[in-house]
Amino acid sequence: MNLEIKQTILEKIREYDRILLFRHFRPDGDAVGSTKGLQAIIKATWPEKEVYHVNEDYSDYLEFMGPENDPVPEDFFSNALGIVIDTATLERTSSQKHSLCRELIKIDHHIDVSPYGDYSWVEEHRSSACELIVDFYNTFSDELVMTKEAATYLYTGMVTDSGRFRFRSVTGETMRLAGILLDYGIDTETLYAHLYLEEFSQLNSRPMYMTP
Ligand SMILES: [Mn+2]
Repeated sequence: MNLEIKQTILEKIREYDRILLFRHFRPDGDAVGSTKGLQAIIKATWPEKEVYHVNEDYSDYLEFMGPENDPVPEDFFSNALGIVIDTATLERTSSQKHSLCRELIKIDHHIDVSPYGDYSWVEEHRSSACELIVDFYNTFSDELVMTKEAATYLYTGMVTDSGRFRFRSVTGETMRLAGILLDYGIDTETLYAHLYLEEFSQLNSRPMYMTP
């Protein structure tokens, strides 16, 4: 599905030595997982490329997904390819510096009310943006390199955006793609411990009248 745009995106990633990844503000597991996951795949496939995130906010509860990059120098942008993932409109990006990139790609699974970018790949039926990134990897698995680190980021996004695979958006394809990630030996017990710990702390911070 959508092979042509996926091929274009692969060509663009091959072409650029500098790639900057963007996500929406107030990030969730899918926003962090999809950008960090794609970053890890690109770095494993082309170690010489410079790949960074450009974000101006973060979510404390996702601390277990690792730190943000240091700020990227201003002169870095004009020769860079920007990729915005899991973000329906450009206004929602965590940093507006995407406008400084030479070219911009949109990869998303939200309703495409506000198309943007020089190239756009949107599949609204997908349960998560991470599912799209795993599909991208799977389409070009003869060239792209998956790692346990990348698989863990991507699996975290798939799990969180699908309500632990409970939502109707979960398809057979979702589970087949998640299966590819599990083959990389993800520590799912630790992952779920982090996620349930987060739910527990949210529960505890509710107003008194909501507790039994
Ligand atoms: Mn999402």
